[in-house]
Amino acid sequence: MFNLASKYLPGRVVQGLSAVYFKGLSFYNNGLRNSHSSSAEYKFEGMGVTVLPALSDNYMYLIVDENTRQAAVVDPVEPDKVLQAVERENVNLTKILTTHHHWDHAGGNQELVKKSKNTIQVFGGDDRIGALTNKVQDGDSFNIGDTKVECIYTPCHTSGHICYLVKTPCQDPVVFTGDTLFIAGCGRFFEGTAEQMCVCLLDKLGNLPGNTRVFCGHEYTLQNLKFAKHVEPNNQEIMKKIQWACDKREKGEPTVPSTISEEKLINPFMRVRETTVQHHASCSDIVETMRTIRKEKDNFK
Ligand code: GBP
Ligand code: ZN
Repeated sequence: MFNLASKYLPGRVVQGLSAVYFKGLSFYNNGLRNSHSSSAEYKFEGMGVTVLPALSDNYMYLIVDENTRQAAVVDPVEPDKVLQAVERENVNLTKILTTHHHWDHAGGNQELVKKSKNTIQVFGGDDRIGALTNKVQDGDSFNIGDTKVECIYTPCHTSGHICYLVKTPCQDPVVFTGDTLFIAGCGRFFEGTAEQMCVCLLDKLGNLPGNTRVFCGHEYTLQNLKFAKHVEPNNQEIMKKIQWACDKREKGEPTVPSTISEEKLINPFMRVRETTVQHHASCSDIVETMRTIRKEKDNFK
């Protein structure tokens, strides 16, 4: 039988890492077993996150405030899938949180606004976002029912990219990172510089509490880990995460979320201060290391 671990960890047998992150977790089979993932519902205290796979490797997320049943959706590129989840969970969808203007994130906004029975507010940091009603900047905040959302401006992948940090009183924070921070990777620098990505990953996202859960915009985890292993072949945390991610992907399950602490152990772009990563890049400067490994990943197969 085809085994993913044999592709990503040739010649190695590594024990799986099973981390218990959640209060409750359930999976829906989305009918078709394609190469993307099943939906998954994560219940935290006071707030729920439903992972909705879209297109070939995008993720949309339905955020539900449990007290009020108010809901928001992150990057709803497939509006019908979102509306089905809204029905199934019997929630009141009132907000769209857009991470950036690329069509595979913002391309469903207009249709979702049109098809919803509620008035929908559309948040985002870029005038190129369809149906935008609430332009936000760094530090802005708003609520989904009793759940607080803070905007973190993270320009580089695009010049108007926003990450959304969601906080409830008694549980770990959650951050939706779009195409800025992926599990074990980061977005391409389409409209920004290595300096900017250093600010995003090291100063902004890197300073969130370690237990902050990271929900990103694409299922790129295994490809990213392959590059991470190329950068740091002796990093055992990367090896363990590859085995864990292969197990998840073989079951058709998403690899989100990770945590900020975990990213600091495995993500080469969050590890540009480490001598191992700088040595790989033949650089002694953080920004230069970021620029060099991003360029290398742009052409990595
Ligand atoms: C893969 O599938 O192998 N590594 C990917 C390649 C985000 S989507 C696809 C790719 O380049 N993806 C983009 C990215 O930043 N990847 C990180 C990486 O390769 O390390 N997109 O859809 C992309 O942003 C897009 C849409 C880009 C509109 C430009 C426009 Br205009
Ligand atoms: Zn993008």
